Amino acid sequence: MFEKILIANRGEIALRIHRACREMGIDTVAVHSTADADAMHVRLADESVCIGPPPGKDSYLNIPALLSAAAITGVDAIHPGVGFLSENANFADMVQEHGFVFIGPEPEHISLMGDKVAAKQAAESLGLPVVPGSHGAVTTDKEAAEIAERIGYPVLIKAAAGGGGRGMKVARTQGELLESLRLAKAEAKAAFGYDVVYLEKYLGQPRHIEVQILADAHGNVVHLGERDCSLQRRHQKLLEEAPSPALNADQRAKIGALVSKSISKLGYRSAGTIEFLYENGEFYFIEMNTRLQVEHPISEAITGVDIVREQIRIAAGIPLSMAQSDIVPQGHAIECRINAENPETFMPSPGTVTDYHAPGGLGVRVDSGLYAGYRVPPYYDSLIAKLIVQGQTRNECLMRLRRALEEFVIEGVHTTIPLHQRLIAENDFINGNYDIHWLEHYMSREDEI
Ligand code: MV4
Repeated sequence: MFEKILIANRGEIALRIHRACREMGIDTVAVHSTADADAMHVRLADESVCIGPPPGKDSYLNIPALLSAAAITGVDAIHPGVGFLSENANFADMVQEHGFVFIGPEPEHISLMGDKVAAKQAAESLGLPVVPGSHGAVTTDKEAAEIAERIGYPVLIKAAAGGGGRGMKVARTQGELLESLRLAKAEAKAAFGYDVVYLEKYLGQPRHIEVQILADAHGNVVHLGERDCSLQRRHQKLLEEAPSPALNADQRAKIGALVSKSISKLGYRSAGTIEFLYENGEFYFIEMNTRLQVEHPISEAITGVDIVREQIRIAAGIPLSMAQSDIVPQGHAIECRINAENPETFMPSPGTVTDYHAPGGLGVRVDSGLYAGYRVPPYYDSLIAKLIVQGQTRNECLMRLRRALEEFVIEGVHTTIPLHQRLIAENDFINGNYDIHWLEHYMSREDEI
């Protein structure tokens, strides 16, 4: 096993990874920008290295600085966390070239899933259901028109280099198609320097359901069930739950088994997430995330599996500590992402946290580096805390979540806590009756009141 790991990230996720390391007897090296010198992940780590000025590109995305920090502290491995360099195949490659273990998949799998056209083709050949559309890139107007005619309008034009919702255009009629195609290509070129696009049938009211997997270097694969991440705004998730209120046990077992089989065929190694759209009882693969995800704790809550611990063990070549039959999801879990934002406008709200009290009690977990006196810097993602609540039933989970949100005190910055309190009181949410567009409709309804 590794003796020392460098955590190439910040905030609550750096803390989360630190915690797994300490419980495994592994020393940690924190890295930080000059804006994060007082952060909790730096305070708790065994060693820390300042890697540059505040902007992400000069610090947490600065590959030479990270590799130098790893070399001078003599770590065995590097954990990239989420965001930043976690899905950068070049970084994974360079980490290995410099003699460190990258705690994640092989660079080839990161590259494959980073190209959305290649990822979809791979998914299809592995036997996963995909959205009807062009099989690969669309090059000519004529080809696009023929495909759209065959699959039927509305269609969605997606950028191969996109993902996470960037570079998509809906065409509702043939009249709109060619103009949307030109726009999509121009936007893709400007945003990614790569104008390859593909076409899909547009699904109007899907849910976003993703399956968590763990795969070791010995051919063992398990899935930890699904998460429902439909409650989002502008591709930013607000709240996630596991299991999905939309699935029954049969559908759950079927999609889990199908995903495990596909991941096994792919020869993938590490933690990963397969994302689907789900509409009218059917799953459609959209993307695979080749990294740890922000919402991983809800899968941990219902399965009891420490995903980061397994990810580290896998990278060290150790077999999974459990078989699929050992994983028996229990009860229900919900995560609220608490952002330092105005809960109405979603404008970032950096500043000093003047008072802090985290909720506790049975079934309550808080992943956060906050403390009274901490200054939330303005340079990074506004996620400051995750509240993860578990109950034996969805209803118990909701009652507990309401109680925990009431207890949570974060003063000095605006947070999304009041928004979560309103959302979980809505009948549609209580009934599990929401899709990926629900929140945007809800917020615009509010504007009219
Ligand atoms: C779609 C779709 C509807 N139809 N594909 C957005 C992010 C990217 N990962 C895929 N996305 C979508 N693909 C078809 N054929 C709607 C979305 C989408 C979405 C998906 C998941 C979570 C939130 C979303 C918000 C808007 C649109």
